[in-house]
Amino acid sequence: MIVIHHLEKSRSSRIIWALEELGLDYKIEFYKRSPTFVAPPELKKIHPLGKAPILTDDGVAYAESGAILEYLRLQYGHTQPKNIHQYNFWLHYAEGSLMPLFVFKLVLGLVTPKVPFLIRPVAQKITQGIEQSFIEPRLKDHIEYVEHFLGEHEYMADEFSFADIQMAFPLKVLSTRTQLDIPNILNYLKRLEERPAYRRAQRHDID
Ligand SMILES: N[C@@H](CCC(=O)N[C@@H](CS)C(=O)NCC(=O)O)C(=O)O
Repeated sequence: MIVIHHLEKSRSSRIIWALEELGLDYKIEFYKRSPTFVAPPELKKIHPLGKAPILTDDGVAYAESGAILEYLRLQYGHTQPKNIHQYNFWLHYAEGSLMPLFVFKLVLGLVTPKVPFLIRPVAQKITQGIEQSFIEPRLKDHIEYVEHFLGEHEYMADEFSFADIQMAFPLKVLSTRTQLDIPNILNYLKRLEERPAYRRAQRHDID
């Protein structure tokens, strides 16, 4: 029996989408975030890292979204991505390069409201400085790179693959930055969101 341990507003939506693409039977266990937005301790009982997603299959726990997608593809999908090199690249790039910048940005945003009122202006100056000098220039390079790639490719690995599921998550985060001019990324997301399996996954109220 496949169980996806789904934390609200999290990367585990990727796995539900993949399970729908594969047409597998599965059960969802829902977990709520704490008021500070972290995962509840119960997730650590399923896998010591306690991060979402976690998938269990016949009692064995699998963590890390890219690795879970690969587990599902190899165990149940039996498909070879059309362009395996691009597939590998984007599968790793999503969590290895793109997501850390968003997480860094998120964490910096939490600093100022948490420090004593009197030193907030100082904290704000420091965090904004890091954001502008370190995060934003790197993010810009990444956005331009992905936007350019999607101007020339319909999917990450020549045809739809789990690399698209992996990449859709950070690109969705990016798309909420409304001031950005990223038509290729937005069209790509729209294409993915029209997939029947994506829509079936959304029916589970996973956000
Ligand atoms: N690289 C990991 C990231 C796992 C991760 O950080 N998941 C987040 C949810 S999107 C989480 O569990 N956050 C709660 C916490 O850190 O307490 C993956 O792709 O699975």
